[in-house]
Amino acid sequence: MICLWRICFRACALVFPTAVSVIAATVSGHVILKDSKAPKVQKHGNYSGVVVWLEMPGGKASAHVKMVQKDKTFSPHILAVQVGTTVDFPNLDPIFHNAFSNFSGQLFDLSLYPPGTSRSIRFQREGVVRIFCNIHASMSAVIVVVNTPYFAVSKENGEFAIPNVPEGSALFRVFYERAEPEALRALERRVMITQDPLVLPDISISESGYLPVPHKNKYGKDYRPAPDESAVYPGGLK
Ligand SMILES: [Cu+2]
Repeated sequence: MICLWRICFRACALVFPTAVSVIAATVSGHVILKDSKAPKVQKHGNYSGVVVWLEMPGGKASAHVKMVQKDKTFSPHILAVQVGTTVDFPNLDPIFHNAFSNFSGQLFDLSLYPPGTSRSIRFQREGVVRIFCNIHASMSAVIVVVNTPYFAVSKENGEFAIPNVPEGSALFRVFYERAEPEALRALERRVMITQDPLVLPDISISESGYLPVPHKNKYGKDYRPAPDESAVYPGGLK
């Protein structure tokens, strides 16, 4: 019996080598935001928050990542995750929040929950999920759920880097919250990844067609006046 097992093990080792060598490279680039009315872009040249990803086969996700609520702000404002990722929404404020999404990507409602607690949701399909708070109209964020482990979000200087990308052909895609869908589709391109680092040409994104759309609360109605929180925020926030 032992001999048979050894023979089988050796034969299998010849057919299925235990160490599969996958050649990987970094895909990097730089985004430029144009025609923006947002002060952080226009005045400060902040090009953060552009999500880029490579559609190609890859492993599944089971990670936990955080989007915190602090100072009546979701942070980070733009989060990219792979399908299957659980996002925790800790409330680090001294007040209640109610994160929800009701019109795109994935519907959810975390209900009202108190300071110092957290609630979570697992994102099971790809798409753009716009997130708001049912109490505070000024709070918003975006979670971009991608069906690949190869993604990145641009930094303030516009740079991005997707590490450990295996060799092969991939569709390069882009999301930016203040760009028109057609403009983003025009930026898609097929790229070939080899063992060498790949630096893409600069990616220019115009905000010229962007029109902000006021959102409603989770019931589809206008927000009520914000509760008086002057006791917990004496200096005022938003
Ligand atoms: Cu809130």
